[in-house]
Amino acid sequence: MRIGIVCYPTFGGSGVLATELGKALADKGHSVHFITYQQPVRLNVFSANIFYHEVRVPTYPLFDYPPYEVALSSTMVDVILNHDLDLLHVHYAIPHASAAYLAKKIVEKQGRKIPVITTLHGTDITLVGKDKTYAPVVTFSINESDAITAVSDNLRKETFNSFSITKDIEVIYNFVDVARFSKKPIDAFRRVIAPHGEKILVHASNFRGVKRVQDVVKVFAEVRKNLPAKLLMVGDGPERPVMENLVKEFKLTEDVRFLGKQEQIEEILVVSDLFVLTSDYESFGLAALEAMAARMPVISTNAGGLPEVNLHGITGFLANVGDVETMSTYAIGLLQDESKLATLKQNAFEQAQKFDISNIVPVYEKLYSRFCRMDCK
Ligand code: GMT
Repeated sequence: MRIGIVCYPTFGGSGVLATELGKALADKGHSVHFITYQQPVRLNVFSANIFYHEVRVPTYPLFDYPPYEVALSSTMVDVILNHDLDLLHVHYAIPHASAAYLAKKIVEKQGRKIPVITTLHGTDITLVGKDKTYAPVVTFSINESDAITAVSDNLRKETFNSFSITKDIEVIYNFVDVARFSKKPIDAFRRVIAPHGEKILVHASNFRGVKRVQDVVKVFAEVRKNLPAKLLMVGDGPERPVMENLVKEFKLTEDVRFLGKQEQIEEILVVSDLFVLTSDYESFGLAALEAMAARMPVISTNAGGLPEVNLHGITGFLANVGDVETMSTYAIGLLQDESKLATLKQNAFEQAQKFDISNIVPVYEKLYSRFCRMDCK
């Protein structure tokens, strides 16, 4: 098949998932055309089946807001026609689903049909999409998609609750390439981070408000009172200065490292012991799944789709949003009990295997084949 993938090229989960999906489809022999405003961060491999089309947004003094969506639709039209695409798969509704609708209508005038599949990822529905400014367009463009998928059952329900959706939404869970994340840990690397055998806790995100990253630091502060430990903060974003101040206030600068954005996150995860995710909401929590594939149990909130991924008492523990005390108690109890930690590490790995790329990519292929023209393979 010739598949167009539209996504955010940044470190966000939706872009990561879309890029990994495109790479996997290319490995299976499909031609994959990424249409984005910059090279996706995880698109770090060469493949004869992968093509990258940059959306350029020309500026003009009149434009206070350069019309990105118009440029995106026009690029989609160009790629659909010049590369004879079989379908467009857009990740994150805003503005990708509405831009795809426009492109679809334009090529239709030229006698060309292009199915559009929209995958909802979370904040496109729960935070941004719900905003009255966007909601009418989001509702319309979701309904106009030929197929709609959501990355968890919770997100599917949230979408039906928040918008007047007239079509079914299929749940296709996020996935992880377990083989990539279950590497052998490099002991020397672990010794650099935790020279005295301290336990290593990790958080990875874009440090936005929804992640409640201050709670990660608060949980760590409690853990640190009870045992020797280090915290690695992977990523970057608006809440970083607030957290750095909190780390100073708690006198934890020696024990907390801000690593910034990391492409090879698996190297960090495999030497660590516990992943902490304190979000207000997560449609799924791809970062937690990647940690589980690296044999890390997860302490998380029970918000959104997290309970579908992190199983309470089995792969980690869940607590209410903001309940730092309970999350700390679980973390301390687990890190002080080697045998329990080993069991949960193994359970986390086994749970991650259920979401392995080899199980989920064929589900997308099956979905595509329902909309594909007769002649596509
Ligand atoms: O979490 C973010 O802020 C990034 C965001 C995105 O759209 O890139 O992530 C969302 O999509 C991921 C992939 O499907 C999910 O794993 C995340 O849970 C979801 N984030 C939220 O719902 C807050």
